[in-house]
Amino acid sequence: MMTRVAIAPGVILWRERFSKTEQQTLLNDVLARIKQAPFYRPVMPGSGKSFSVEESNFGPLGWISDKTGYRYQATHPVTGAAWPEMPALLIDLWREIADAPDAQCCLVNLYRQGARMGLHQDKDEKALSAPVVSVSLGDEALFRIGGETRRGPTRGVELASGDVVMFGGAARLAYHGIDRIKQGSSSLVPGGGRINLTLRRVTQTD
Ligand code: MD6
Ligand code: FE
Repeated sequence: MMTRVAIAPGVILWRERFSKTEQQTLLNDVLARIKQAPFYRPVMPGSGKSFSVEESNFGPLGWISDKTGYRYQATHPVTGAAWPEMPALLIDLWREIADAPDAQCCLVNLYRQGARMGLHQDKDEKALSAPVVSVSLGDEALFRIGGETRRGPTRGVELASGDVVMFGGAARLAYHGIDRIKQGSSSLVPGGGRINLTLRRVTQTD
C-alpha cells in the first residue's frame, strides 16, 4: 500500500508509489532505452574526477557533467544521438503530482557497488517554480536532505524500490545526496544496485 509521508516543508515521499509489477515494467522501459543511450561515467567540472554513479537521460533534454561544467543538452555526450523518449509511466507520474508543465529531462543514475552521490542542489534549471520528482528502483539507499545551505542539520531517509520523492516550493533548492546503497537488498536490477530516475522541468514557460 502506498503511504504519503511529509519529510520537511516542500518534500513529499510516497512509499511504494509503484507496485512490484509496475517497477518491473518501468525497469524494462528503462533498460530498453539504455540500449539506445548507454550509461556513461560523467566527470566533475574542473577536477575531471569521475562520478561514482553512471548516468544517462531520457526526454528532450539531458543533464550532463564534463570538465567544462554542468549543462542540459539534447544529445548523448558519447554517441551524439538524441536522448530516448521518456517512459510513459514517468510522464503520467509527473502529470499526476507535479502541477507544472511537462518534465523535459529524466536523468538516470545507476549505483553499482559502493557508488554514492555527494550533497548537491538541483539548480541548473530555469524553471525553479516546478518541482523535482525522483523515483527509486532496486537496492535501498540512504538519502540525506538538509536545507538551502551546505552546512546545517540534515536528515537521513531510507528510499526503497518503488518510492517517489518530490521536492518543491521551500525545498526546491535543498541540499541532498545519497550516502550509501544497501547492496543486495533488492534483486530487481540485473547485475545488482540501484537506479534513480530524476524528472525535471528545465526551461521557464511564462
Ligand atoms: C538519487 N536523487 O536519489 C539522487 N534530486 O539517487 C537526487 O539527486 C534528487 O532524489 C532532486 C530531487 C530528488 C532527488
Ligand atoms: Fe538531486
